[in-house]
Amino acid sequence: MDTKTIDQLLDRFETTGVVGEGNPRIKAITRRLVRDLMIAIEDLDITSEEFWSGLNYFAEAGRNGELGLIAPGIGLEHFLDLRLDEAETKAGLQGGTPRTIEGPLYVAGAPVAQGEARLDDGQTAGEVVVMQGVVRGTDGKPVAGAQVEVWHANDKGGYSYFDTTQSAFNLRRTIVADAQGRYKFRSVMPVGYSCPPGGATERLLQQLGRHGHRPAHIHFFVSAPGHRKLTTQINIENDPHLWDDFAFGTRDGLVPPVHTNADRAAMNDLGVDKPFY
Ligand code: MBD
Ligand code: FE
Repeated sequence: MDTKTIDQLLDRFETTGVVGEGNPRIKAITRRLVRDLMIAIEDLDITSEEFWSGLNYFAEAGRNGELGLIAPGIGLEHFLDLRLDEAETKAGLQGGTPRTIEGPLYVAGAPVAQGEARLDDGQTAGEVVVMQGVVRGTDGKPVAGAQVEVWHANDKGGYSYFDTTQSAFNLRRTIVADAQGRYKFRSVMPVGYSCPPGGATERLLQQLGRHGHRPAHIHFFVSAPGHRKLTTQINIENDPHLWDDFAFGTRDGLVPPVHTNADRAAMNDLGVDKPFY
């Protein structure tokens, strides 16, 4: 079928069974996506079997809460970030910590702490990690009282809420920065996340000849009145998957140095990096 015939078909669909105005934006998006699908079916000669297998695939992914995992896995979430970067550059808004993907594992409502927090529930497994920083506006000035939402996986790569063996809001906190914009936290060193074995996302990635692993990372939302909200992550350096992330989230500027206790002792001898905790 040629595209002219497809467009005529779409015209007919749009004018059949009409009961109201509908939503123009949704109408435009739906028409475009259906058209693109029809053209793909035509060009790739997609069979009925393939069509229904695809539909059932997405139904299963939805039932198992994996649609949010497929979107980063096929690069769409990173693509959205690149578009936001582009729009900001055009608007003359540059600099600051780079954004990167949110992923599907944020949970709202984490406990709020002032200035500093311990993110783990007191567990002894895993390596202790501490992180501190200052939230600054694009003008470089500290943002007093900025909200720093942090969430990350445990030492087995699992996130509380989704991994029901963890306590509620384990490794999830909202830290309110102090009057100088400072925040700090103690936690357990995360391990990279992997897509659920045998799940919809992993099976698709297998068919693409790809793995479903992420390097170890810590997520952040940083927000304050009068400022754009930043969605970002840091990666833990030296992870084998650092630049081989199935979700394409690693970016220059988001891989801070990790200092071991031995490094810190040496730095303290030099009078830098005052330890806390
Ligand atoms: C994650 O932990 C994540 O951050 C993303 C983007 C996708 C899947 C799991
Ligand atoms: Fe994550």
